[in-house]
Amino acid sequence: MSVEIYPERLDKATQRALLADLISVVDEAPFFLPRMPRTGKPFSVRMTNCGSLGWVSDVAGYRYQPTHPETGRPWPPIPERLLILWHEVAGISAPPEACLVNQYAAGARMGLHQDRDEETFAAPVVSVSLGDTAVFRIGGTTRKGPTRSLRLASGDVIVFGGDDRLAYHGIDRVIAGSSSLLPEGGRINLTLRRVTKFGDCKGR
Ligand code: MD3
Ligand code: FE
Repeated sequence: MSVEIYPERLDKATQRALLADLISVVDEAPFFLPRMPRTGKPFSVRMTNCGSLGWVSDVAGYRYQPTHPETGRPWPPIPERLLILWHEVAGISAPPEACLVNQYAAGARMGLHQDRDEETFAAPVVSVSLGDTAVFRIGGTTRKGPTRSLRLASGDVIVFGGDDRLAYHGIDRVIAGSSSLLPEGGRINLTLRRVTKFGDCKGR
């Protein structure tokens, strides 16, 4: 078990500053509507990315790529305050390569899945929640078996590493009106990830 929870790790002022950073990111890399591989069924979550690689999904499959699927431009850089946060909580010296930005409007959800499109699972995934509280579900490394439910509130930071890096997880629902951070309501989740293998030099 290796889930580290930092409730309200980001105070309100920092959440607002991060939101301003994200407005610049979305200005350069607008939210796109991902689609399921093969079927083309749209997700209920909209996405964008920052970093050298971004996660995308369309009929051709799930993958990481260096450019936005609609504009063809490179993803903007990961905001400095997220790089600092990663170095404070991730426990590795290699920087994150991908920051996926998920936007949940009212009614959006994300089914139970594993994150396994990365070349390495040695680095943790760092998640930052902003806006309305989400009902998050996490299980084990097989699809069957028990799951537990956790609430992710604005400013919460969670680090999923070790045995839990390949845990099944998803978002059951978002609780409308639970935060006033986002003017339009809803929720934004950031996931910082390492995609390619890295040389480890812990503590240096
Ligand atoms: C546990 N996002 O983008 S963040 C995803 O809130 C994703 O938008 C959800 O699942 C969201 O893939 C959940 C929490 C999270 C992220 C990655 C994990 C939990 C994780 C990777 C392994 C185990
Ligand atoms: Fe995930």
